[in-house]
Amino acid sequence: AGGYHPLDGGTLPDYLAKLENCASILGGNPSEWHVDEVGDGNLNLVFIVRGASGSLVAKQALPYVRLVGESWPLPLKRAFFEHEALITQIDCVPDLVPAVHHYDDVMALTVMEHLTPHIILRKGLIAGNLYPKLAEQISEFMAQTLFKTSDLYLSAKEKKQRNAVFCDNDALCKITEDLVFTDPYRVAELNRWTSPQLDDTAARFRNDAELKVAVQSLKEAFMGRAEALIHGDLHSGSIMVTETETKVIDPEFAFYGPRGFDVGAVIGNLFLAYFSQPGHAGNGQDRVAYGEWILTQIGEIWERFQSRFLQLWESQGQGDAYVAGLFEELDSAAAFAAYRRTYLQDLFHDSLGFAGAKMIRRILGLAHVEDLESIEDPDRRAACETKALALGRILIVDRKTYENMASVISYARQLQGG
Ligand code: SR1
Ligand code: MG
Repeated sequence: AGGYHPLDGGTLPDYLAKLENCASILGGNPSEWHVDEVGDGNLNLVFIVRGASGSLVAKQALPYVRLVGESWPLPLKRAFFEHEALITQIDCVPDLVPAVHHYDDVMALTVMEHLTPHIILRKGLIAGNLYPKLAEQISEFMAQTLFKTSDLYLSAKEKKQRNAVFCDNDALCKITEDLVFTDPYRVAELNRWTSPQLDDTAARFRNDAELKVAVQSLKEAFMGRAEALIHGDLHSGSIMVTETETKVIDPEFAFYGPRGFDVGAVIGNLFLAYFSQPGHAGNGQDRVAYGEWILTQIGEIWERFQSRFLQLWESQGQGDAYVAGLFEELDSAAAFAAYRRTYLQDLFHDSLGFAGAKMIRRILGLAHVEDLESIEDPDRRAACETKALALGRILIVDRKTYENMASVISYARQLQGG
């Protein structure tokens, strides 16, 4: 008692009953609160608790990786970083993340708003649903959080202090360093792929010097470039949606890293959804048209993100990175505007590279995605995966040759058609 212990359906109501705000949200008698454990992610326990007058979510870290088991220990401290990131995001974009009701450092537990009737975006994409507000809202989330936690907005001192808070999230960073940037390009115990048809591509990637060099440069950028507080795991399983709302969840991988890692996660996972479409065709659904809708979202997300980010920089660029007074003269103001465009172009290339790495890891690495895994026919699935791998490789190796998202999209369309 008093120390960490994993909660369950029996013990969670007693725990919550002692928290005035949570008890009042749930209402009624704690003995009648209904608890479901719904965690389908790779790491944690997630409970939905329903009471007489409301519901909430309790997320508790386990001392190991749930996907693998107790043989892979993982620090409980990740709950601290998740909570820190969540409250930072609440400051930046309160409408785009869940509200926090309670945090317990010892229990590695956060109690938060139950997002309902929201569903996980990945499931919505598999079902073929349209989300008219997704592009606008996810790009707003990224522009605000990636601008307002950086040297473009914060004082140098505050940015360094915030960076220091997240430095100890090294165990979660190491997961990404290994599973995203290393293992898919070597023989590794944890690698797995469902389709033996991919054996040749996997072997080719392991012998592809150009790809290995390019992905290692992305890894070094991930490890060394403390640009902003990134979510760190912004795939379509970390986004919940309705037709009108988008909410970002699960920032336990947060740390100060390169902005393009978040943008790339969103784009790469949408491309995975796109390439999985032929595998979901049938039941009267027009998956070609739906694939086109996904491509439109990718283009729109990048365009909206970059223009919102630039707008924030121009209107609120009060950080110590660039001193506004230096650019007051007309000529240097124009030079600064040109510089900002180059800066965004570099961010575009980073995002493409990270998108490619995120795609490949979900096919050749440990942790896979339902978009592809749920395709039952092995040949159909392998065909989808092979095309996704081909785009992933090009995004990593040739990222700097692309001038805009339209060209990337048209290459993806070509791969899908051929
Ligand atoms: C062992 S954890 C595997 C993956 O799950 C998380 O969502 C991250 O993407 C991590 O790489
Ligand atoms: Mg997660």
